[in-house]
Amino acid sequence: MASAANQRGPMFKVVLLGEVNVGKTTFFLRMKNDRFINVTEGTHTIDSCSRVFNIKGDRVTLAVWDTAGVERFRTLTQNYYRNTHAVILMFSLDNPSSLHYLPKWVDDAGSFSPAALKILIGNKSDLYSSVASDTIKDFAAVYDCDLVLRLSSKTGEGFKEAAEKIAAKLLAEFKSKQTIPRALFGKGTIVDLTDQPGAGPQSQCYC
Ligand SMILES: Nc1nc2c(ncn2[C@@H]2O[C@H](COP(=O)(O)OP(=O)(O)OP(=O)(O)O)[C@@H](O)[C@H]2O)c(=O)[nH]1
Ligand SMILES: [Mg+2]
Repeated sequence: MASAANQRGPMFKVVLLGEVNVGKTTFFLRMKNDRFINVTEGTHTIDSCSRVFNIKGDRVTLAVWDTAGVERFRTLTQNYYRNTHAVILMFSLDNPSSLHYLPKWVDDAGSFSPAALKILIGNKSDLYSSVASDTIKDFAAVYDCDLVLRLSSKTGEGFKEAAEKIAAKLLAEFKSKQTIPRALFGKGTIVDLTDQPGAGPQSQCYC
């Protein structure tokens, strides 16, 4: 009988990064549940899920980690970048400043996971896009992004194709280097960042 690891193939860790409200959790929940779930609160946890893809006969698992965009958890979130195979740099197509502030997340990724592939995702493609295609292209060139995708985590437009492209890119990259990783971890556990020391102003005062 095939082992669980064989059934899911190599597992790649993919961390979602980007400003508040760009749709990281909505993307994450679509990956986990295959449908739109209306998120009504900002994230203050680290959560992960995994999904198996079949890429031209090869199984690949993406272990996707959702992070909090809010500044007060930024330092804590950095602890979860390690051993990351890819970072998703997400911005919202209807909000140019979400792309403008993305370089700070690129810097964090570069410091904590320098070998990770960089995947630039413009989310909310169902809304009017106020970010020009050339601006996105320039950003991808300057910051050396390996994939540029646009999709709607709400309607699902472009989502499946994007997820498969990420899985295929990771598989191709690691096959070419002949360093396909074994599964790194099992089921995700939710970490509540508000419980952690150093979680920002609300938890720093012990006097
Ligand atoms: N129209 C549209 N709305 C979206 C899309 N993706 C997310 N949203 C909405 O945008 C809002 C913010 O989404 P979240 O997924 O919570 O954003 P986030 O990046 O996780 O935010 P933080 O956890 O605070 O960092 C919610 O109201 C979502 O329903 C999309 O593709 N299209
Ligand atoms: Mg969130």
